Amino acid sequence: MHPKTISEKILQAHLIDGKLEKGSETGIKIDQTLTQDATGTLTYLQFESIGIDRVRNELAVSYIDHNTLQDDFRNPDDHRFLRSIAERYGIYFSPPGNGICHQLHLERFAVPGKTLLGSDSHTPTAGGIGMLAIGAGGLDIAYAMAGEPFYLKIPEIVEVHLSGNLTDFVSAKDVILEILKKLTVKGGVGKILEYTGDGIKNLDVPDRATITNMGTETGATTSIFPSDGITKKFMDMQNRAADWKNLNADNDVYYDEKIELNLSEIEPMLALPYSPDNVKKVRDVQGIVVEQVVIGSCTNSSLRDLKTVAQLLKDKKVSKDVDLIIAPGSRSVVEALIESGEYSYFIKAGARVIENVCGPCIGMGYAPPSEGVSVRTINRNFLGRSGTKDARVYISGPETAAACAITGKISDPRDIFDEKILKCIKMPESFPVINNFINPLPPETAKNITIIRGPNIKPLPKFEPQTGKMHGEILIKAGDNISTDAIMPAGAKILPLRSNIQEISKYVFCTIDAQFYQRVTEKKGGFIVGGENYGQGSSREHAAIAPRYLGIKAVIVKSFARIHTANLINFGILPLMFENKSDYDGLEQGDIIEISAGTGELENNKVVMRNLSKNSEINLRHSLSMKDIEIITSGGKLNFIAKRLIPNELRTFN
Ligand code: MIC
Ligand code: SF4
Repeated sequence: MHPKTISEKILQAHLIDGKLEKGSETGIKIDQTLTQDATGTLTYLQFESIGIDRVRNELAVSYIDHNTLQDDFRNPDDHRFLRSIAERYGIYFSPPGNGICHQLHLERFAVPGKTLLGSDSHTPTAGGIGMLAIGAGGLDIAYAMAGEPFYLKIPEIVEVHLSGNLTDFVSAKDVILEILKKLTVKGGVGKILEYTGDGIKNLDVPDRATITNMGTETGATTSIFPSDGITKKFMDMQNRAADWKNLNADNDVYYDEKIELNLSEIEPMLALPYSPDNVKKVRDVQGIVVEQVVIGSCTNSSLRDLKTVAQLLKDKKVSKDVDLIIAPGSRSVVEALIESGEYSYFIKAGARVIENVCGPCIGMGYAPPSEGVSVRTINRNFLGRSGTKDARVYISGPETAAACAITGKISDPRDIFDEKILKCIKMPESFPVINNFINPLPPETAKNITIIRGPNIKPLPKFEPQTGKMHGEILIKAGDNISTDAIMPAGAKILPLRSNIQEISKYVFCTIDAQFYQRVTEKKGGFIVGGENYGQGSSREHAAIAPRYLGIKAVIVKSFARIHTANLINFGILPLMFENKSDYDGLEQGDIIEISAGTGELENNKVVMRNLSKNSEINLRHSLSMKDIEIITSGGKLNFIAKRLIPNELRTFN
């Protein structure tokens, strides 16, 4: 047996179908699943349509954390629907106010060596504890809850070797920002980032989780740390020592690539608008006037982070020109801060401490003012995501954010705070474990639960296959790194429509092309053209299902992000790539094109696009497996499975 990486060990132990060979399509067993409310409603509508009686994986959790505004009936109706689904099918339910899914999962459920699939792209947060945690579209989670394998192409494994120790006022966020600077938002596509080296000993689990959380922004399939004594201590604090196990890569193991990072050399970093990889040293951009600071999100809302901020704010005042908003990660984090007295440091300094939710991170309120600068400890600063299109959002760590809140300018924390403060940051011996989860009901009781649907929860649309000869117009020609936030925005206006595909589809591309909806409806569908890394970011399958609902037949780009490709396939949209990337240049919005994509052409990977407006021909290719082709030619995964389903008995489809 050749020596193995941590990822290979976990993949091997969960292998159900296929081989553990780079690039080969493999089915793995999923132990745990998580959903959040914004992707959850669709996931559970799909789960219901599978028609089984109870979840079949080890543990399934449904969190409410994204939209808790409840500004009319639609949002609380979604919550009620999700609660009744959880009770009916044997799922743990985390009600609003409990905390952010990734923070809570790390605290309460994540286990080293197990697999987790989540309908949220930041599911890799649990990699900080040594779990193989992957984000995916809701339909894939629905099948994992039905006990089906999750199919993925075995990624390359990159060693990220850490040495040294972080210096004062530099923390995990600065590490991942440094990595993003090196890798960019597409450098991790098709890869797992696996952390090694002595530097790991200087990072506790929340630090590691910040790093694996934001590994998502590199496009990586996931990121993972070993499970060691530090992991044990964290799990001990959570009263979960029994779940701990030691997990390390073997000696002399082979990695596909190596990145070296000396923690001692890292400085406070910041990502500038409008991309998480637009990274600079804080020193190089200091002085810019800041009007809002947001501390929180699944990247930086742990007890470690908020204790640090509390100590930095102690006996100080937030600048009168700054609105400081703090969203803690979980109820237990809040309770620990109350017990230590540190919560009051926020209040006295003038911060607004809000509910334990995603909130501002996904534009659910707390939008910055027009053209305002907002410094946030979040992970994404795409155009318009904050709710204010012309706001300029900078991403930083908690130390830099606290410095900016006090000075009202982008400031290096090393210039603002005295190092003596750092000695005051002390973690408690035990974490106040507050379990406000609703546990699964026993199967016999669960059977009698009625699922409660409000008027905004609409049935799933049904789709016909749309391969063969396809004819239509290029409705938009987008550039590189188009995020799923750009395809299907979120925010307070649009998020309540996540369980209503007809309504939400009116907002496709609305932040980057206000006329798109009108055009696509007039033309009755057509094609999307894009550049590199199309569909990066969020796992929201609405970025596939809504375009499909509007009649989009194929998306033709230079390259795709992983989760979005899977979502396009699941909803029967053809993901095609230019054989010769420069052919992108010759296309224009409004060109009429014809694509021959019958089963034969797809199986031979020879798809030709004729540009009738320019009288030219372009060769396209795809990265679809035979199964993917069958899914697409069936009109999507639900049709594909329905064709083959033995009632109430799922099996592996390959
Ligand atoms: C995000 O951070 O973009 C989200 C909101 O958490 C998404 C999920 C969603 O769109 O509901 C994600 O990261 O997958
Ligand atoms: Fe929530 Fe933001 Fe994390 Fe997404 S990135 S899960 S919106 S906190």
